[in-house]
Formats: sequence, structure tokens, C-alpha cells
Amino acid sequence: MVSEADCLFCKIVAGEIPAKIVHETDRTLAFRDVNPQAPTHVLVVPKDHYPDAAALAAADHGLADDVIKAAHAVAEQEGVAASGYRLVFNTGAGAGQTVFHVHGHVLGGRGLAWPPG
Ligand code: DGP
Repeated sequence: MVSEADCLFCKIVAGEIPAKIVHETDRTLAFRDVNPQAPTHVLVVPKDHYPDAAALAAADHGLADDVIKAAHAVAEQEGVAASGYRLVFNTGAGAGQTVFHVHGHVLGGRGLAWPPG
């Protein structure tokens, strides 16, 4: 596994920090956001460390694909796929990214306004 010391989500992947895991594949992990912004709010990460979505896509298209497929599997499992859900990759501090291990937010279970804040 490509891991980075002091990365919060690498520690969750490694089982060193507890999280409510809802979905797992050989290369991805999905767990509930500690500060949910919607009835369904799950974070989907690659187990390997990449800082953001752009770095992931540049390094490993297949893994980026796996993350998106895992996000949809989570939405189906959570019962929000049919009604619609949002998949958000905050990319860069200016867009609100605070954890620099790429993660997709799966948000659903309520009406979601557009444009986002
Ligand atoms: P972002 O702002 O896009 O980087 O999203 C980071 C998310 O990570 C934020 O919604 C809160 C969540 N988060 C931060 N620390 C933890 C943690 O220790 N456990 C879990 N499950 N989520 C966390």
C-alpha cells in the first residue's frame, strides 16, 4: 500500500484510527463522515495515498474508476441511488479540502441545493 505518515485517512485504512466502515474492496474503503452534512454522508477513498483527485487520475485511471464505482455502490447500499446523490471531490484548500488524501463525499437522503455553498 502507498501510505503517508501522519495522513488521517491512511491511518483509517490501516485500522489505526476507528471509523464506521460501510463498504470495502481490495483497493477502496468507504466510511461515514464524522461530521455528516446529509442523512447519507460517506467518504470513499483509495487505500493508496494520493493527495487529491487530480493526482489520483494522473497516476492511476483504473483506481480513479474504482473509487467512482465504489461511490455508486455505496449510494445503492444506502438507498439513495434512485432518488439521486451528490459525489463531491473537494480539490485544494480553496475549495474546502481539509484532508489531503483524496476522498469522494457521497451525499444524499435530502434535497441538495445548487449551486453549492
Ligand atoms: P474535505 O473538507 O473535503 O477535505 O473533507 C474532509 C472530511 O473528513 C470532512 O467532511 C470531515 C471528515 N473527517 C475529518 N476527520 C475525520 C475522522 O477522523 N473520521 C471520519 N470518519 N471523518 C473525518
